[in-house]
Amino acid sequence: MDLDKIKKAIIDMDDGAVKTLVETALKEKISAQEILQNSLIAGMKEVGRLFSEQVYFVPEVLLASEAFYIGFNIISPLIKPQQGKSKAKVVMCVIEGDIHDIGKNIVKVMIEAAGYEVIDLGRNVAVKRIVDAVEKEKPDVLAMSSLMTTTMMSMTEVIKELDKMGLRKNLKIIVGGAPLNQEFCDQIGADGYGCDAQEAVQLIEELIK
Ligand code: B12
Repeated sequence: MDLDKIKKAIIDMDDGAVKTLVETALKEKISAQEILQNSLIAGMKEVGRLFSEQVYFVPEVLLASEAFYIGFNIISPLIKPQQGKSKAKVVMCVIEGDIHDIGKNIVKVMIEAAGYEVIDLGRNVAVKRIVDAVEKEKPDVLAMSSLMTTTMMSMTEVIKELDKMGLRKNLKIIVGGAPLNQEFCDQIGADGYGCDAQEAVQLIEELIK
């Protein structure tokens, strides 16, 4: 099956077509990973482009996101967490003020598939809740996501607070999301920046070895 059809169904905000096409692709033995990369993520990237060019507005983006999740919820259980002992513990979240969670959820599935335990705090998570979770769970890695220039500065507050409380000794902090880059990562004193889910996994592998 041509995966562009699923991509197009997301852009067309067509939930029904996304469901049928994803199921057909799986029956044809196309892997869940390939469907995720080449149709679902590709579809959302195009939606982002249409939004920035003001062809789409918030309602269309919302409907396209719902269509994305129809497909994502079918394939994500198939990208199975590795069995056995977890390689390390990761606490994940989308920062306060930000409800964009598509990217975070993709990163989460890929991190779990690579054999890590993920504690997902969800989206729009207050600084204090993140710091409390680090104190309680003692993760090896804190992974923060932000999709907006207006919210990404909260990451600085989290890092300052963790420093202040002496909680960074055995903790690596990684950050990501469309408006971020390596420069921002260095500026706020995080340990690593990744531009997609594959890089997120590579970063964790490198940082905790
Ligand atoms: C979908 C979307 C929405 C959906 C979100 C649905 C959902 N459940 O997530 C809805 C319609 C709800 C929405 C709402 C809004 N949105 Co919006 N949205 C988008 C859009 C089009 C796509 C985002 C997306 O899902 N991309 C696809 C995924 C796969 O990519 P990703 O998120 O970047 O994630 C990848 C990487 O970044 C990376 N990654 C992500 N997180 C992490 C974390 C770590 C640790 C690592 C290593 C890597 C990593 O890996 C991911 C997988 O490859 C973007 C445009 C864009 N270009 O990003 C605008 C965008 C983010 N939205 C924007 C805005 C302004 C809004 C609203 C304020 C609009 C409004 N007027 O109401 C609200 C904000 C609500 C809020 N408080 O958060 C702006 C933000 C501008 C800014 N200030 O920076 C953008 C950039 C659009 C634009 N060009 O103006 N939005």
